[in-house]
Amino acid sequence: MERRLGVLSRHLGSHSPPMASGNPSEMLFPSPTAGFHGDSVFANLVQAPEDPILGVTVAYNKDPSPVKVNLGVGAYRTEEGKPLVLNVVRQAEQLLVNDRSRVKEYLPITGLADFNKLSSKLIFGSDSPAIRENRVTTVQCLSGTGSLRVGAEFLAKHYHQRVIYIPHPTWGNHPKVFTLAGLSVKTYRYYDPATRGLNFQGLLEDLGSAPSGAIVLLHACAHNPTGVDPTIEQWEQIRQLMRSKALLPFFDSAYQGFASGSLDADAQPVRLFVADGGELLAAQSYAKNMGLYGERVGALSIVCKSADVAAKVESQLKLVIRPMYSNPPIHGASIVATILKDSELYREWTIELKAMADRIISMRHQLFDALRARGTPGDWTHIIKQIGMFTFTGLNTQQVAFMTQEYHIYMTSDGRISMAGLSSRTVPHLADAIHAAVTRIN
Ligand code: PGU
Repeated sequence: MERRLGVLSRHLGSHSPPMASGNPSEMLFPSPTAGFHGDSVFANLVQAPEDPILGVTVAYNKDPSPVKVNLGVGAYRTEEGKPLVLNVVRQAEQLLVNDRSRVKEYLPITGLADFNKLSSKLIFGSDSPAIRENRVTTVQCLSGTGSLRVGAEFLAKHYHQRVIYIPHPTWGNHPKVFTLAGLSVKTYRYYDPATRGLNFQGLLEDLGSAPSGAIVLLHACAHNPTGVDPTIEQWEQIRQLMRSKALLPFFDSAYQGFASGSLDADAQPVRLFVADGGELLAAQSYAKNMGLYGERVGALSIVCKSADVAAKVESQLKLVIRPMYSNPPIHGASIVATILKDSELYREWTIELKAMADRIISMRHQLFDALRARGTPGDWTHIIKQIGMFTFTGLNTQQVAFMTQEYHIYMTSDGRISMAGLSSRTVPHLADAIHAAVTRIN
């Protein structure tokens, strides 16, 4: 051993600082903590908390109770409480597997070309003038989160304003994504706890006093976590205000089809902004509306004033993407492209999507009726008024903790419940839990 270390130390000799003593092992391990005999070089790290949303599933998985219900993560479940792979997705996968001409080569940095074209048509409309005029650049990214991150990195590098306004409240990952990309995050008023509706006046005031050119994050539909969206007339006012102040819209579209059950209706706010000829960004996710959560399929589109600018923007997006993950994965995007380009598969998809949206709406009615039947104190009409995957119940942190402890119901601490995780079987249990929470805990 001594001899081998001696050989090694002579080998390293020319690159090493002069030895303090003649002992070769001292030279190899100059500090008592630097080598494998000492503590870990990461020993001083503190334990990070679990993610506020994904951590709910971690806690749920550890609970042995047979009555436990996970209403934390926004992921669709069937009436039987099982994750759902859409029939149309299974069909598309079968077609892909059977096609022997398909290979596993790298995709281009910007992803699958067909997927990009079809994704922009899905959100902007197949007759969108911006697409016809080649003013849109679309790049395949890692689901909604990846699309937001690529968009944010691009803006931090190339846009003159570094401030992004996000609604309060919003999806918990938004501030982290934007801050880490180098943008400075501010909030605008969005939700009024008193009415459990939109604080439209507050929104207009805050956007009205934002600096000219600021970026504004808008949930395209089915706002997370509140389930509260502006009406189309309110969207039009927001558009006028934003355009008059040259605020740059960045739409996050994670729930297209989940709000109303119609893909076109849910894209109306985005299309309103495209129709005026102005510029914007849009991040799309296929996690929820195609149930492709773990496949990580999404797209970032940037609508520009001219085809010339769009081409330059795309060239710069490639420089953002290449050092991050080089190019995106092929499988999920191929599933989406297969469905979107085949009129029959597309039609089947819209039917399955509507069925998911309808089941969620039915859960809203069942929960509302169950609370009314129990005479639970409070006005619970917001359960049926709010839209999309979530109900923002108004339950406070203590009430949520009580429901988890006593009833094994898992949800985010802000009182958000994923209606998609409920079923006719679990509604009575949830209603019992809510009733107990509001009557016993203030
Ligand atoms: N934007 C919004 C508004 C979202 O709600 C979500 C997912 C995303 C983007 C990102 O979705 P991708 O999976 O990256 O496409 N929010 C869900 C899922 C869990 C999570 O936090 O990622 C939620 O429960 O809020």
